[in-house]
Amino acid sequence: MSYVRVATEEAYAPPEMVAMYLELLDQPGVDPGFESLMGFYLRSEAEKPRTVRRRLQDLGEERLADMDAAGVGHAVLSLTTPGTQILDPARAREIAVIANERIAEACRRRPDRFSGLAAVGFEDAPSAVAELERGVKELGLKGLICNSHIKGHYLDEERFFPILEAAEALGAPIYLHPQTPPPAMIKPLLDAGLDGAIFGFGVETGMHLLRLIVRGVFDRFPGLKVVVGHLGEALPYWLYRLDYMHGVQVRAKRYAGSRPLELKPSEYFRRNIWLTTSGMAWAPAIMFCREVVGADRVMYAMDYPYQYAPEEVVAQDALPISPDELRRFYQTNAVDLFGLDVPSQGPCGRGRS
Ligand code: 1DF
Ligand code: MN
Repeated sequence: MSYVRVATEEAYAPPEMVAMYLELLDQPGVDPGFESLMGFYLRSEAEKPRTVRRRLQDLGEERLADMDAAGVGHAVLSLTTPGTQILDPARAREIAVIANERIAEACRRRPDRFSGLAAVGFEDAPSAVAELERGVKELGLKGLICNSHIKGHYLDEERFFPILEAAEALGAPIYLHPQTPPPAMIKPLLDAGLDGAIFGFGVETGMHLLRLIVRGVFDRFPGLKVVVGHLGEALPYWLYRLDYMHGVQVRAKRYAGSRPLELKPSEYFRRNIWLTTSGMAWAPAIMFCREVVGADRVMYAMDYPYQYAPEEVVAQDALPISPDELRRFYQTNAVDLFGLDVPSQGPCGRGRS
């Protein structure tokens, strides 16, 4: 049985946003997480960040050649973190439109190789709803990218509900992607070099997803679909304890902000949440996640260009799962979730099991 490898967390940065970031980095009082992350990727002269910042801004030949070399047939593109979520509302709207136009153009040019997610400026919810609807209905984008917190705010706040409502109504999955932790959380991570992808990303994003669960977002929007990378930002490993402790504290009425839910925390992982393997090409962890959330909810991602590691494709081709499941992992889970149009014929990015 053959399959097309569909990579689902693939980053793009419009040059216009890179220019804004460089300007922001020069301002006094810049967000420490932003400075740590984008100060490194945009200013360091080391080889890795130089390569990353070139690849990030390309949606053409270099990206396609890298996909070919790694055996990736189709990439779901999204605006790199922190995307619009560090910008003021006017600039956030402007960059969202630029990113959406640019990604949609790449998808029109190579519909066989690219799909994309819409970016929005979250702080202005009415305009975010309009841009999400335009992105999905007019530009053919397949979901919404949310680069975790919005200046220290989380999607369980009512001000963001119109965006969640629109995503649910459109059937558009929200990819909850990491960002460096906000000022209120970053200090003990930053001084040990743990604020970024090594750990801080996962702590902050896992907490964000957990907030959505325990604050009842999935009871309010039962059809909402959330995709989370890095095999669920460690939460699958916690599910037993989350269920147990959540039950205890709700029964004891310990917290005003921790109320009864319609389902156990773990059950939302089998109804509303999908996982990708970005940055976690590690068979024992993938096999564990598949066991606890179900094989139809775990799918492949590369995290290009940040983790462009073709050998990780080789490792995931060798997962100890059936040929049918390997095809779901690489191709059909993503096609079904995002509603992708991935050609099943053609030479690009195919594997055989
Ligand atoms: C890194 C990792 C950077 C991921 C990313 O965007 C990113 C990194 C700035 O390694 O610094 O998306 N990631 O998702 O793991
Ligand atoms: Mn990523």
